[in-house]
Amino acid sequence: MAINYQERIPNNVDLGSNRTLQRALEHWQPEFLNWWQDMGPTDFQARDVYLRTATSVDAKGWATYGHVRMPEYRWGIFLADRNPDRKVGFGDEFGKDVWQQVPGEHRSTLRRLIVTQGDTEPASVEQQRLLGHTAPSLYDLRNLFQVNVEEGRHLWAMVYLLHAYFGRDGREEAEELLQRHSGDSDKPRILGTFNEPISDWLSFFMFTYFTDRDGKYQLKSLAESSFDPLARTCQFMLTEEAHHMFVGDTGIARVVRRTIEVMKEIGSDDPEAVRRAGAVDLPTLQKYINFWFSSALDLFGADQSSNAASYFANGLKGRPDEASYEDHIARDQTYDLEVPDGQGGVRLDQIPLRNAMNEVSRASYVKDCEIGVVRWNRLLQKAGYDHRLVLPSPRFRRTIGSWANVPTDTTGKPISAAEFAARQGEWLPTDQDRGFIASLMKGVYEPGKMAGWIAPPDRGINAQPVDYEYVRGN
Ligand code: BYC
Repeated sequence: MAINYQERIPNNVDLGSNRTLQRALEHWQPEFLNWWQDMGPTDFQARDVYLRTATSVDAKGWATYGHVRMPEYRWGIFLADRNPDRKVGFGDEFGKDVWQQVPGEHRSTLRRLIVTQGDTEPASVEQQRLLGHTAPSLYDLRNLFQVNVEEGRHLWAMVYLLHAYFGRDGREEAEELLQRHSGDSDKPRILGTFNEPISDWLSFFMFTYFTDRDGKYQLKSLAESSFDPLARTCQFMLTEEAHHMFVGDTGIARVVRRTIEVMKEIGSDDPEAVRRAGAVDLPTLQKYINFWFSSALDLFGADQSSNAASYFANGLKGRPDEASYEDHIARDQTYDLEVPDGQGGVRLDQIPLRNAMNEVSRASYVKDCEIGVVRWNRLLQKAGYDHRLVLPSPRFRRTIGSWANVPTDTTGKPISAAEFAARQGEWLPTDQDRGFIASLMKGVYEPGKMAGWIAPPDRGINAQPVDYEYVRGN
Protein backbone atom coordinates (compact mmCIF):
# COMPACT_ATOMS: atom_id res chain seq x y z
CA MET A 1 0.00 0.00 0.00
CA ALA A 2 1.28 3.46 -0.85
CA ILE A 3 2.25 5.49 2.16
CA ASN A 4 0.75 8.92 2.54
CA TYR A 5 3.96 10.79 3.18
CA GLN A 6 2.33 14.07 4.10
CA GLU A 7 0.68 12.22 6.94
CA ARG A 8 3.31 9.61 7.77
CA ILE A 9 6.23 12.03 7.74
CA PRO A 10 5.20 15.43 9.02
CA ASN A 11 7.18 17.93 7.00
CA ASN A 12 7.38 21.46 5.74
CA VAL A 13 9.36 20.66 2.60
CA ASP A 14 6.33 19.80 0.46
CA LEU A 15 7.32 16.18 0.31
CA GLY A 16 4.06 15.24 -1.41
CA SER A 17 4.98 17.11 -4.61
CA ASN A 18 8.53 15.82 -5.02
CA ARG A 19 8.39 12.38 -6.63
CA THR A 20 12.14 11.80 -6.76
CA LEU A 21 12.56 12.56 -3.11
CA GLN A 22 9.56 10.44 -2.21
CA ARG A 23 10.99 7.48 -4.08
CA ALA A 24 14.32 7.85 -2.34
CA LEU A 25 12.64 8.03 1.05
CA GLU A 26 10.36 5.09 0.25
CA HIS A 27 13.49 3.08 -0.18
CA TRP A 28 15.24 4.43 2.90
CA GLN A 29 12.37 4.48 5.40
CA PRO A 30 12.00 0.67 5.84
CA GLU A 31 15.77 0.40 6.25
CA PHE A 32 15.60 3.06 8.95
CA LEU A 33 12.79 1.17 10.73
CA ASN A 34 14.77 -2.07 10.56
CA TRP A 35 17.76 -0.26 11.99
CA TRP A 36 15.57 1.20 14.75
CA GLN A 37 14.29 -2.28 15.65
CA ASP A 38 17.76 -3.87 15.56
CA MET A 39 19.90 -1.08 17.01
CA GLY A 40 17.45 1.22 18.83
CA PRO A 41 16.22 0.89 22.44
CA THR A 42 15.84 -2.78 23.32
CA ASP A 43 12.62 -4.30 24.60
CA PHE A 44 10.54 -1.17 25.00
CA GLN A 45 9.24 -0.86 21.46
CA ALA A 46 5.70 -1.93 22.36
CA ARG A 47 5.34 0.49 25.30
CA ASP A 48 3.36 3.71 25.10
CA VAL A 49 5.77 6.52 25.78
CA TYR A 50 4.77 10.12 26.53
CA LEU A 51 6.69 11.79 23.72
CA ARG A 52 7.02 15.19 22.18
CA THR A 53 6.61 15.13 18.41
CA ALA A 54 7.29 18.02 16.09
CA THR A 55 4.43 18.38 13.63
CA SER A 56 5.34 21.85 12.37
CA VAL A 57 7.99 24.49 13.08
CA ASP A 58 5.71 27.10 14.61
CA ALA A 59 5.32 27.59 18.35
CA LYS A 60 2.15 25.47 18.49
CA GLY A 61 3.24 22.52 16.43
CA TRP A 62 6.86 21.88 17.27
CA ALA A 63 6.13 20.26 20.62
CA THR A 64 2.99 18.12 20.52
CA TYR A 65 2.79 15.66 23.45
CA GLY A 66 1.05 12.29 23.65
CA HIS A 67 1.61 8.58 24.33
CA VAL A 68 3.07 6.76 21.31
CA ARG A 69 4.90 3.55 20.60
CA MET A 70 8.39 4.39 19.46
CA PRO A 71 8.30 2.56 16.10
CA GLU A 72 5.15 4.59 15.33
CA TYR A 73 6.81 7.90 16.17
CA ARG A 74 6.34 10.31 13.28
CA TRP A 75 9.88 11.20 12.32
CA GLY A 76 9.39 14.45 10.46
CA ILE A 77 11.45 16.71 8.21
CA PHE A 78 11.54 20.34 9.22
CA LEU A 79 13.53 23.33 8.16
CA ALA A 80 13.24 26.70 9.87
CA ASP A 81 11.37 29.21 7.68
CA ARG A 82 13.30 30.63 4.78
CA ASN A 83 14.47 34.20 5.01
CA PRO A 84 14.48 35.40 1.38
CA ASP A 85 16.94 38.21 2.23
CA ARG A 86 19.52 35.99 3.93
CA LYS A 87 23.12 36.69 2.81
CA VAL A 88 26.41 34.85 3.31
CA GLY A 89 27.41 35.84 6.84
CA PHE A 90 31.18 35.22 6.88
CA GLY A 91 34.25 34.36 4.84
CA ASP A 92 35.37 35.41 1.35
CA GLU A 93 31.84 35.52 -0.09
CA PHE A 94 30.49 37.70 2.74
CA GLY A 95 27.36 39.64 1.76
CA LYS A 96 26.48 37.64 -1.39
CA ASP A 97 23.23 35.66 -1.73
CA VAL A 98 23.13 32.37 0.15
CA TRP A 99 22.91 29.17 -1.90
CA GLN A 100 19.72 27.20 -2.42
CA GLN A 101 21.63 24.47 -4.26
CA VAL A 102 25.04 22.94 -3.55
CA PRO A 103 27.82 24.68 -5.52
CA GLY A 104 29.78 22.04 -7.48
CA GLU A 105 33.12 23.06 -5.99
CA HIS A 106 31.88 22.55 -2.43
CA ARG A 107 29.89 19.41 -3.03
CA SER A 108 32.20 16.83 -1.51
CA THR A 109 33.12 18.98 1.48
CA LEU A 110 29.50 19.78 2.31
CA ARG A 111 28.58 16.14 1.88
CA ARG A 112 31.32 15.17 4.31
CA LEU A 113 30.19 17.69 6.92
CA ILE A 114 26.58 16.54 6.62
CA VAL A 115 27.60 12.87 6.80
CA THR A 116 29.77 13.51 9.89
CA GLN A 117 26.91 15.33 11.59
CA GLY A 118 24.41 12.66 10.50
CA ASP A 119 26.63 9.82 11.70
CA THR A 120 26.57 11.03 15.30
CA GLU A 121 22.77 10.88 15.56
CA PRO A 122 22.14 7.13 15.11
CA ALA A 123 25.46 6.48 16.86
CA SER A 124 24.12 7.97 20.08
CA VAL A 125 20.96 5.86 19.87
CA GLU A 126 23.12 2.75 19.49
CA GLN A 127 25.29 3.75 22.43
CA GLN A 128 22.24 4.10 24.67
CA ARG A 129 20.21 1.11 23.54
CA LEU A 130 20.44 -0.90 26.77
CA LEU A 131 19.81 1.92 29.21
CA GLY A 132 16.05 1.34 29.39
CA HIS A 133 16.72 -1.73 31.54
CA THR A 134 18.22 0.30 34.35
CA ALA A 135 16.22 3.55 34.27
CA PRO A 136 16.12 5.24 37.69
CA SER A 137 12.44 6.22 37.15
CA LEU A 138 9.69 6.32 34.54
CA TYR A 139 10.37 10.04 34.16
CA ASP A 140 13.98 9.29 33.22
CA LEU A 141 12.99 6.39 30.98
CA ARG A 142 10.73 8.73 29.05
CA ASN A 143 13.48 11.33 28.73
CA LEU A 144 15.86 8.70 27.39
CA PHE A 145 13.37 7.68 24.72
CA GLN A 146 12.61 11.31 23.89
CA VAL A 147 16.29 11.91 23.29
CA ASN A 148 16.51 8.71 21.23
CA VAL A 149 13.58 9.45 18.91
CA GLU A 150 14.81 12.99 18.39
CA GLU A 151 18.30 11.79 17.49
CA GLY A 152 16.45 9.58 15.01
CA ARG A 153 14.71 12.68 13.68
CA HIS A 154 18.03 14.47 13.39
CA LEU A 155 19.25 11.58 11.29
CA TRP A 156 16.20 12.05 9.10
CA ALA A 157 17.09 15.73 8.80
CA MET A 158 20.57 14.94 7.44
CA VAL A 159 19.26 12.13 5.24
CA TYR A 160 16.74 14.54 3.76
CA LEU A 161 19.60 16.87 2.77
CA LEU A 162 21.61 13.99 1.30
CA HIS A 163 18.64 12.72 -0.71
CA ALA A 164 17.36 16.10 -1.82
CA TYR A 165 20.67 17.74 -2.78
CA PHE A 166 23.38 15.14 -3.38
CA GLY A 167 21.81 12.70 -5.87
CA ARG A 168 23.15 9.20 -6.03
CA ASP A 169 26.18 9.83 -3.78
CA GLY A 170 23.81 11.23 -1.18
CA ARG A 171 21.59 8.15 -1.34
CA GLU A 172 24.62 5.90 -0.88
CA GLU A 173 25.82 7.93 2.08
CA ALA A 174 22.31 7.73 3.61
CA GLU A 175 22.49 3.93 3.44
CA GLU A 176 25.93 3.87 5.01
CA LEU A 177 24.66 5.94 7.91
CA LEU A 178 22.67 2.85 8.88
CA GLN A 179 25.54 0.43 8.23
CA ARG A 180 28.26 1.91 10.44
CA HIS A 181 27.65 1.11 14.09
CA SER A 182 28.92 2.47 17.37
CA GLY A 183 31.91 0.46 18.60
CA ASP A 184 31.87 -1.87 15.57
CA SER A 185 35.45 -2.97 14.89
CA ASP A 186 34.91 -3.16 11.10
CA LYS A 187 32.61 -0.21 10.55
CA PRO A 188 32.77 2.12 13.53
CA ARG A 189 31.10 5.51 13.77
CA ILE A 190 33.20 8.38 12.42
CA LEU A 191 34.02 10.36 15.59
CA GLY A 192 35.74 8.89 18.65
CA THR A 193 33.26 9.67 21.45
CA PHE A 194 30.46 8.00 19.55
CA ASN A 195 32.17 4.66 19.86
CA GLU A 196 32.39 4.82 23.67
CA PRO A 197 29.75 2.60 25.28
CA ILE A 198 27.18 4.33 27.50
CA SER A 199 26.26 1.55 29.82
CA ASP A 200 25.17 3.45 32.92
CA TRP A 201 22.96 6.45 33.61
CA LEU A 202 25.71 8.59 35.08
CA SER A 203 27.46 8.33 31.71
CA PHE A 204 24.16 9.09 29.97
CA PHE A 205 23.76 12.33 31.96
CA MET A 206 27.41 13.23 31.26
CA PHE A 207 26.90 12.49 27.58
CA THR A 208 23.75 14.61 27.32
CA TYR A 209 25.47 17.42 29.22
CA PHE A 210 28.86 17.41 27.47
CA THR A 211 28.47 15.60 24.16
CA ASP A 212 25.07 16.97 23.22
CA ARG A 213 26.49 20.40 23.98
CA ASP A 214 29.15 19.80 21.35
CA GLY A 215 26.15 19.03 19.14
CA LYS A 216 24.73 22.43 20.03
CA TYR A 217 27.94 24.22 19.03
CA GLN A 218 28.43 22.25 15.82
CA LEU A 219 24.80 22.84 14.86
CA LYS A 220 25.22 26.54 15.61
CA SER A 221 28.23 26.61 13.28
CA LEU A 222 26.35 24.77 10.54
CA ALA A 223 23.30 27.00 11.11
CA GLU A 224 25.54 29.81 9.80
CA SER A 225 26.26 27.94 6.57
CA SER A 226 25.79 29.65 3.21
CA PHE A 227 24.10 26.45 2.02
CA ASP A 228 20.70 27.67 3.14
CA PRO A 229 18.86 24.31 3.46
CA LEU A 230 21.60 23.08 5.81
CA ALA A 231 21.43 26.29 7.85
CA ARG A 232 17.63 26.08 8.15
CA THR A 233 17.71 22.40 9.08
CA CYS A 234 20.22 23.02 11.85
CA GLN A 235 18.31 26.02 13.18
CA PHE A 236 15.31 23.80 13.81
CA MET A 237 17.40 20.95 15.25
CA LEU A 238 18.72 23.36 17.86
CA THR A 239 15.24 23.78 19.35
CA GLU A 240 15.15 20.04 20.13
CA GLU A 241 18.75 19.87 21.29
CA ALA A 242 17.95 22.13 24.26
CA HIS A 243 15.95 19.38 25.98
CA HIS A 244 18.82 16.90 25.62
CA MET A 245 21.17 19.21 27.48
CA PHE A 246 18.46 19.89 30.06
CA VAL A 247 18.34 16.13 30.72
CA GLY A 248 22.10 16.12 31.34
CA ASP A 249 22.25 19.30 33.37
CA THR A 250 19.34 18.41 35.68
CA GLY A 251 20.38 14.75 35.77
CA ILE A 252 23.81 15.62 37.19
CA ALA A 253 22.23 18.19 39.55
CA ARG A 254 19.86 15.50 40.87
CA VAL A 255 22.79 13.15 41.49
CA VAL A 256 24.56 15.92 43.44
CA ARG A 257 21.37 16.67 45.41
CA ARG A 258 20.93 13.03 46.37
CA THR A 259 24.59 12.72 47.37
CA ILE A 260 24.21 15.77 49.61
CA GLU A 261 21.08 14.25 51.21
CA VAL A 262 22.94 11.01 51.88
CA MET A 263 26.01 12.82 53.26
CA LYS A 264 23.69 14.66 55.65
CA GLU A 265 21.87 11.46 56.63
CA ILE A 266 25.04 9.57 57.43
CA GLY A 267 26.82 12.60 58.84
CA SER A 268 29.90 11.98 56.70
CA ASP A 269 31.31 12.95 53.32
CA ASP A 270 33.75 10.06 53.28
CA PRO A 271 33.53 8.63 49.74
CA GLU A 272 33.49 5.03 50.95
CA ALA A 273 30.69 5.76 53.43
CA VAL A 274 28.70 7.57 50.73
CA ARG A 275 29.08 4.56 48.47
CA ARG A 276 28.03 2.17 51.20
CA ALA A 277 24.90 4.29 51.62
CA GLY A 278 24.12 3.79 47.93
CA ALA A 279 24.92 7.23 46.51
CA VAL A 280 27.54 8.48 44.05
CA ASP A 281 30.52 9.91 45.93
CA LEU A 282 31.83 13.26 44.70
CA PRO A 283 35.31 12.04 43.62
CA THR A 284 33.67 9.48 41.33
CA LEU A 285 31.39 12.14 39.90
CA GLN A 286 34.47 14.28 39.23
CA LYS A 287 36.16 11.40 37.38
CA TYR A 288 33.13 11.00 35.13
CA ILE A 289 33.23 14.75 34.40
CA ASN A 290 36.93 14.49 33.55
CA PHE A 291 36.31 11.58 31.21
CA TRP A 292 33.33 12.93 29.27
CA PHE A 293 34.48 16.56 29.08
CA SER A 294 37.87 15.63 27.65
CA SER A 295 36.24 13.23 25.23
CA ALA A 296 33.80 15.90 24.01
CA LEU A 297 36.59 18.47 23.48
CA ASP A 298 38.08 16.25 20.78
CA LEU A 299 34.87 16.56 18.80
CA PHE A 300 35.76 20.12 17.83
CA GLY A 301 38.66 18.88 15.70
CA ALA A 302 42.27 20.02 15.74
CA ASP A 303 43.15 23.40 17.27
CA GLN A 304 45.11 24.33 14.13
CA SER A 305 43.09 23.20 11.16
CA SER A 306 43.41 24.08 7.50
CA ASN A 307 40.07 22.29 7.02
CA ALA A 308 38.43 24.70 9.44
CA ALA A 309 40.11 27.66 7.67
CA SER A 310 38.74 26.63 4.31
CA TYR A 311 35.25 25.87 5.67
CA PHE A 312 35.27 29.43 6.99
CA ALA A 313 36.79 31.07 3.91
CA ASN A 314 34.28 29.30 1.65
CA GLY A 315 31.26 30.06 3.82
CA LEU A 316 30.49 26.41 4.61
CA LYS A 317 30.75 26.47 8.40
CA GLY A 318 30.91 29.63 10.54
CA ARG A 319 31.58 30.35 14.17
CA PRO A 320 28.75 29.65 16.62
CA ASP A 321 26.80 32.92 16.91
CA GLU A 322 28.75 34.46 14.02
CA ALA A 323 26.64 37.65 14.28
CA SER A 324 28.20 38.38 17.68
CA TYR A 325 31.64 38.95 16.07
CA GLU A 326 32.63 42.27 14.54
CA ASP A 327 34.81 41.07 11.69
CA HIS A 328 33.20 38.32 9.62
CA ILE A 329 36.05 38.03 7.16
CA ALA A 330 38.76 37.24 9.72
CA ARG A 331 41.48 37.34 7.07
CA ASP A 332 44.18 39.31 8.85
CA GLN A 333 43.57 38.44 12.48
CA THR A 334 45.57 36.03 14.57
CA TYR A 335 44.87 33.79 17.54
CA ASP A 336 47.22 33.06 20.44
CA LEU A 337 47.34 29.33 20.92
CA GLU A 338 49.02 27.52 23.81
CA VAL A 339 50.83 24.47 22.51
CA PRO A 340 53.26 22.01 24.12
CA ASP A 341 56.87 23.08 23.52
CA GLY A 342 58.07 19.50 23.26
CA GLN A 343 60.25 19.84 26.39
CA GLY A 344 57.59 19.50 29.03
CA GLY A 345 56.52 23.14 28.88
CA VAL A 346 54.05 25.38 27.10
CA ARG A 347 54.68 27.78 24.20
CA LEU A 348 52.43 30.51 22.80
CA ASP A 349 51.98 30.31 19.01
CA GLN A 350 50.33 33.01 16.99
CA ILE A 351 48.32 31.42 14.21
CA PRO A 352 45.96 32.85 11.56
CA LEU A 353 42.49 33.19 13.11
CA ARG A 354 40.86 31.22 10.31
CA ASN A 355 43.01 28.21 11.17
CA ALA A 356 41.94 28.52 14.80
CA MET A 357 38.18 28.37 14.18
CA ASN A 358 37.83 24.98 15.87
CA GLU A 359 39.55 26.44 18.92
CA VAL A 360 37.31 29.51 18.90
CA SER A 361 34.23 27.24 18.98
CA ARG A 362 35.81 25.03 21.62
CA ALA A 363 36.47 28.07 23.85
CA SER A 364 32.80 29.14 23.63
CA TYR A 365 31.78 25.58 24.44
CA VAL A 366 34.02 25.44 27.52
CA LYS A 367 32.42 28.63 28.84
CA ASP A 368 28.98 27.15 28.32
CA CYS A 369 30.00 23.96 30.15
CA GLU A 370 31.07 26.04 33.16
CA ILE A 371 27.52 27.24 33.72
CA GLY A 372 26.26 23.86 34.91
CA VAL A 373 29.32 23.30 37.07
CA VAL A 374 28.66 26.59 38.86
CA ARG A 375 25.06 25.52 39.44
CA TRP A 376 26.06 22.10 40.83
CA ASN A 377 28.61 23.74 43.11
CA ARG A 378 25.99 26.13 44.41
CA LEU A 379 24.09 23.09 45.74
CA LEU A 380 27.21 21.96 47.59
CA GLN A 381 27.91 25.43 48.90
CA LYS A 382 24.33 25.93 50.14
CA ALA A 383 24.48 22.60 51.93
CA GLY A 384 27.68 23.71 53.68
CA TYR A 385 30.21 21.48 51.91
CA ASP A 386 33.60 22.79 50.73
CA HIS A 387 34.01 20.20 48.00
CA ARG A 388 33.77 21.71 44.50
CA LEU A 389 33.41 20.07 41.08
CA VAL A 390 35.64 21.46 38.33
CA LEU A 391 36.20 21.08 34.62
CA PRO A 392 39.66 19.70 33.93
CA SER A 393 42.03 21.71 31.76
CA PRO A 394 41.25 21.41 28.03
CA ARG A 395 44.78 19.99 27.63
CA PHE A 396 43.94 16.97 29.77
CA ARG A 397 43.61 13.55 28.06
CA ARG A 398 43.27 14.85 24.53
CA THR A 399 43.57 12.64 21.47
CA ILE A 400 43.05 15.33 18.78
CA GLY A 401 45.07 18.52 18.22
CA SER A 402 48.32 19.93 19.62
CA TRP A 403 47.76 18.33 23.02
CA ALA A 404 46.96 14.90 21.62
CA ASN A 405 48.79 12.23 23.61
CA VAL A 406 50.70 14.80 25.67
CA PRO A 407 50.36 13.61 29.28
CA THR A 408 49.18 16.33 31.66
CA ASP A 409 47.50 16.44 35.03
CA THR A 410 43.95 17.78 35.29
CA THR A 411 45.24 21.34 35.68
CA GLY A 412 46.97 21.02 32.31
CA LYS A 413 50.54 20.79 33.67
CA PRO A 414 52.62 18.56 31.40
CA ILE A 415 53.85 15.45 33.26
CA SER A 416 55.73 12.33 32.28
CA ALA A 417 53.97 9.37 30.70
CA ALA A 418 54.94 7.30 33.72
CA GLU A 419 53.33 9.76 36.12
CA PHE A 420 50.18 9.86 34.00
CA ALA A 421 49.99 6.07 33.96
CA ALA A 422 50.53 5.92 37.71
CA ARG A 423 47.96 8.60 38.54
CA GLN A 424 45.21 8.17 35.97
CA GLY A 425 43.12 6.22 38.47
CA GLU A 426 42.89 9.44 40.52
CA TRP A 427 41.47 11.32 37.55
CA LEU A 428 39.50 8.90 35.42
CA PRO A 429 36.96 6.21 36.29
CA THR A 430 38.70 2.94 37.12
CA ASP A 431 37.16 -0.47 36.51
CA GLN A 432 36.29 -0.49 40.17
CA ASP A 433 34.52 2.90 39.92
CA ARG A 434 32.60 1.73 36.87
CA GLY A 435 31.72 -1.48 38.68
CA PHE A 436 30.38 0.52 41.62
CA ILE A 437 28.27 2.76 39.36
CA ALA A 438 27.01 -0.33 37.53
CA SER A 439 25.97 -1.83 40.86
CA LEU A 440 23.64 1.15 41.47
CA MET A 441 21.87 0.68 38.15
CA LYS A 442 18.58 -1.08 38.81
CA GLY A 443 15.41 -0.29 36.88
CA VAL A 444 12.67 1.52 38.86
CA TYR A 445 9.37 1.49 36.98
CA GLU A 446 6.70 2.48 39.49
CA PRO A 447 5.27 5.95 38.75
CA GLY A 448 6.85 8.58 40.99
CA LYS A 449 9.47 6.22 42.51
CA MET A 450 13.19 7.06 42.15
CA ALA A 451 16.33 4.97 42.44
CA GLY A 452 18.23 5.68 45.66
CA TRP A 453 21.20 7.37 43.96
CA ILE A 454 19.27 10.22 42.36
CA ALA A 455 16.88 12.89 43.67
CA PRO A 456 13.50 13.42 41.96
CA PRO A 457 13.24 16.23 39.41
CA ASP A 458 11.71 19.57 40.46
CA ARG A 459 8.84 19.11 38.02
CA GLY A 460 7.48 16.72 35.42
CA ILE A 461 7.35 16.99 31.65
CA ASN A 462 4.87 19.35 29.95
CA ALA A 463 3.28 20.33 33.28
CA GLN A 464 2.50 16.68 34.14
CA PRO A 465 3.24 15.61 37.72
CA VAL A 466 6.50 13.77 38.50
CA ASP A 467 4.50 10.61 39.31
CA TYR A 468 2.72 10.62 35.94
CA GLU A 469 2.79 7.31 34.08
CA TYR A 470 5.26 8.49 31.43
CA VAL A 471 5.73 4.99 30.04
CA ARG A 472 2.80 2.55 29.97
CA GLY A 473 2.15 -1.07 29.09
CA ASN A 474 4.21 -4.23 29.07
N1 BYC B 1 37.44 11.85 15.91
O1 BYC B 1 41.31 19.47 10.52
P1 BYC B 1 40.64 18.73 11.60
C1 BYC B 1 26.14 15.87 17.83
C2 BYC B 1 39.83 14.14 11.92
S1 BYC B 1 27.82 16.09 18.03
C3 BYC B 1 37.94 11.30 14.78
O2 BYC B 1 40.52 19.43 12.89
P2 BYC B 1 37.99 19.22 10.92
C4 BYC B 1 25.47 14.95 18.76
C5 BYC B 1 39.23 15.01 10.84
O3 BYC B 1 38.09 14.38 10.25
C6 BYC B 1 28.30 17.16 16.69
N2 BYC B 1 38.56 12.02 13.81
O4 BYC B 1 39.21 18.30 11.12
C7 BYC B 1 25.79 14.89 20.10
C8 BYC B 1 40.37 15.22 9.90
O5 BYC B 1 40.48 14.09 9.05
P3 BYC B 1 41.15 14.21 7.59
C9 BYC B 1 28.61 16.44 15.40
C10 BYC B 1 38.63 13.36 13.95
O6 BYC B 1 37.36 18.69 9.70
C11 BYC B 1 25.18 13.98 20.93
C12 BYC B 1 41.59 15.21 10.79
O7 BYC B 1 41.19 14.57 11.99
N3 BYC B 1 28.77 17.37 14.33
O8 BYC B 1 25.56 16.43 16.98
O9 BYC B 1 38.28 20.67 10.98
C13 BYC B 1 24.20 13.12 20.43
C14 BYC B 1 42.13 16.59 11.02
O10 BYC B 1 41.30 17.33 11.91
C15 BYC B 1 38.11 14.00 15.08
C16 BYC B 1 29.93 17.63 13.71
O11 BYC B 1 30.94 17.07 14.03
C17 BYC B 1 37.51 13.20 16.09
N4 BYC B 1 36.99 13.73 17.22
O12 BYC B 1 37.15 19.01 12.24
C18 BYC B 1 23.88 13.17 19.09
C19 BYC B 1 29.91 18.68 12.63
N5 BYC B 1 38.37 15.32 14.98
O13 BYC B 1 40.43 15.28 6.87
C20 BYC B 1 24.49 14.09 18.25
C21 BYC B 1 30.50 18.25 11.34
C22 BYC B 1 39.02 15.51 13.82
O14 BYC B 1 42.58 14.53 7.83
N6 BYC B 1 31.91 17.93 11.44
N7 BYC B 1 39.17 14.33 13.19
O15 BYC B 1 40.90 12.83 7.03
C23 BYC B 1 32.92 18.85 11.42
O16 BYC B 1 32.68 20.03 11.39
C24 BYC B 1 34.34 18.39 11.42
O17 BYC B 1 34.38 17.19 10.73
C25 BYC B 1 34.99 18.19 12.81
C26 BYC B 1 36.47 17.88 12.58
C27 BYC B 1 34.79 19.44 13.66
C28 BYC B 1 34.39 17.01 13.54
